[in-house]
Amino acid sequence: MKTIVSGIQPSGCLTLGNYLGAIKNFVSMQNNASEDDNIFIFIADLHALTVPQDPAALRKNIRSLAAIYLACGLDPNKSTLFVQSEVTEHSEIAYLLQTISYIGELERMTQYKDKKQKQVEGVSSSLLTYPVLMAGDILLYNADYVPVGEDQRQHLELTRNLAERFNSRFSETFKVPECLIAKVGAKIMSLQEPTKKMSKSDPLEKASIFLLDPENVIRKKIASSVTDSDGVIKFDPINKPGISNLLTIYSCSTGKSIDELVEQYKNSGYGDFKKDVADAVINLLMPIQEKYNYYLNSKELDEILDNGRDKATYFARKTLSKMKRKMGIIRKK
Ligand code: ATP
Ligand code: LTN
Repeated sequence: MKTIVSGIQPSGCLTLGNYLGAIKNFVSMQNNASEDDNIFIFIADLHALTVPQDPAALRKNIRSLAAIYLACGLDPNKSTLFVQSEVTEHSEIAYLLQTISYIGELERMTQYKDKKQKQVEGVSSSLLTYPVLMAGDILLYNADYVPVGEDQRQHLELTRNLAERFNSRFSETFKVPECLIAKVGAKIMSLQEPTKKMSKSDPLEKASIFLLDPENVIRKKIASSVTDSDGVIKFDPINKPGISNLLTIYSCSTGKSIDELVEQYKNSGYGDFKKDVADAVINLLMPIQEKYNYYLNSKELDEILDNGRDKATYFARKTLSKMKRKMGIIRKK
């Protein structure tokens, strides 16, 4: 029996990077899982709160992310889908783990250093403790595997350190989880600055393809994506980051290998190539959008999240009471 845990923040419209780097892998792991495996996929709303959010927009984004999960193929009969804040044990484990985390190791996190620069109203203390909450999300369910994009690797390393630290201080309690990062697609880059990752909070709209972008917008964004002037289609992320990113997107959207695509387009110009990349992305996203619209307004959505919350709570409570007992915060032994 294996346990898989992952989550995404409802901090805006999801991008193609979130799909190719994360959700696509959740779905394939789910579809390859055996009957007794446990898969927990949640909406990381507490994480979204680490930077200022508009409450009405956040409420909408939470529901929208749940509909996206379902539209992308997560199946509530195989995966437990839930909203993080509805399982209050997440906040509680985060506090307990903070007692064994060091400020120095949190200050070293690159995501913290990056996001800190962007805050205009001051840096919340939750931005610093964010990776501890994430470690809690994972350890609550005793995960074996955590599928994420490349940018989360450092947070996973911290999670592993905290699990080992807890085990050595309070006796064997947690499994030390493994980070699963896809070979291709783990870091989809911005269409406008292809040396930077595509991100849902990028203020430059045309830098990202959103999962819910209409067809004509996708075509325009890909057609105007930044490339280079040497006119050759080959995979070279250092010298040709724009074309390499489009090759990655094309490959992940169709299942064709990058080598195959390079061979196929060896005599083509960028214009034709970009048109085909856009077609591939549109073929991938249109069926997802159709299902999304169905789920967003369905009654099923709430039932699925209610059931998911109850199932996750059952597992989370067990872990938390074990932890508390080991830490000595229990009245009777
Ligand atoms: P934000 O811009 O709000 O920080 P984000 O777009 O980086 O958000 P997250 O919610 O932090 O998205 O990430 C959700 C999942 O998607 C994570 O597993 C993350 O690694 C993955 N992911 C995010 N961006 C990309 C990308 N450009 N390429 C591949 N995977 C990505
Ligand atoms: N921090 C992650 C989202 C996230 C997560 C998790 C991923 C929160 N908790 C637990 C895997 C496991 C991000 O992508 N920003």
